[in-house]
Amino acid sequence: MTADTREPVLIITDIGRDIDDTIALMVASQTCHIVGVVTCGGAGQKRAASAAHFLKYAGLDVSKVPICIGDTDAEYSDTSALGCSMDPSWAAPETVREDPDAFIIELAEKYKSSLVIICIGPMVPLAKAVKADKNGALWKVRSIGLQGNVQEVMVESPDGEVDEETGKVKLVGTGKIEPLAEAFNFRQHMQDASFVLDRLSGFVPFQVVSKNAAYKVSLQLDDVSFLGADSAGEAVSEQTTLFRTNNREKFMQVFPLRAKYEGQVELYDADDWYKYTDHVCTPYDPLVVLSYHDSSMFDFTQIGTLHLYAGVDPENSGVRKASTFIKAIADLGTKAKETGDAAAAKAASAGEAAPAPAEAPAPAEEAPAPAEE
Ligand SMILES: [Ca+2]
Repeated sequence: MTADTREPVLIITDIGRDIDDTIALMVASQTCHIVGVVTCGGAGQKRAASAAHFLKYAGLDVSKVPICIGDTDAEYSDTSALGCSMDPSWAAPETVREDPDAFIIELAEKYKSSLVIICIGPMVPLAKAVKADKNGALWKVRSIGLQGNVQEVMVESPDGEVDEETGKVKLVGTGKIEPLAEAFNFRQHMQDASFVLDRLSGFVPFQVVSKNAAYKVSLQLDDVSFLGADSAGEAVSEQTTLFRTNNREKFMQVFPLRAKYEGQVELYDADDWYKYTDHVCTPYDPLVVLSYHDSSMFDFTQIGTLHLYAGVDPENSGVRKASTFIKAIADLGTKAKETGDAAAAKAASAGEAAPAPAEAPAPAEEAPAPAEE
């Protein structure tokens, strides 16, 4: 068995709130070596169950990709966004961990300067780890990818130079970044987002993709046909149930009806609402994963010497060509599904060939899976 030579990636995700985290996980299963998943955004057991389901769906061995619950509902003042849409039959693995600070630090210490952390949800678990990281392992990771909006931290010019127009001391960039409240992920727990960026962004390169980039890429039902359930539509519908019921107005903005159904808002009451829209997903989170897979797809803006930012504003979205993103997501997602189907077929045939007695450990589950690459 050869070692996985792709870059080790820890994914911090609020999977189950919007379908884009699921798609991001599927894409990541093909482009990186996922070494752990931390859930965030509350609903810990459910999100862990959802993460386990989709890791397996993409053909990954859940016993080798540890999952950790990163926060609790109590850590969020606004509980309206904490729900998780999932199939009630999914269960979190028994091995699920609940010590995100230790878990994240362990991975940072194990993989050192090769570790990439992709955070596509609120930064609560990462803040816990930064606070607990006495040896500074997180200060040495290779990169941290974020979905959100940021700006450079500016300070008054140290030599006191005055701006002639405003009469005030000129502001100069520090090369550090700070979060903006317009980003959902940061707004959910602004204090923790500010804390992490304040502590780390003077040392660790951040790669940030904002919603202005994601808005340029619209996924249609056919593009996500690799998703689970009986049809992609059902999967999309299941995973957007909470969004559709809890924040209907926003939902209608994000998923507008096709022109010929304009004004027929009762169509949103049906579980097959996706049949009346062209757009089923804005791929906020998959774009962050793709930024590590092929950075040439983006026009990044550099901040200071360390950071790359795509999507400064709607005019500067950082997306070179939307169609390349759509194709990449559809192709990588399809590959993930094929990998998962092949793994499931193999496990099924191994089970048939050697049925285990009830009291003995099941050999098919215990045998190390062959390397995929
Ligand atoms: Ca997310």
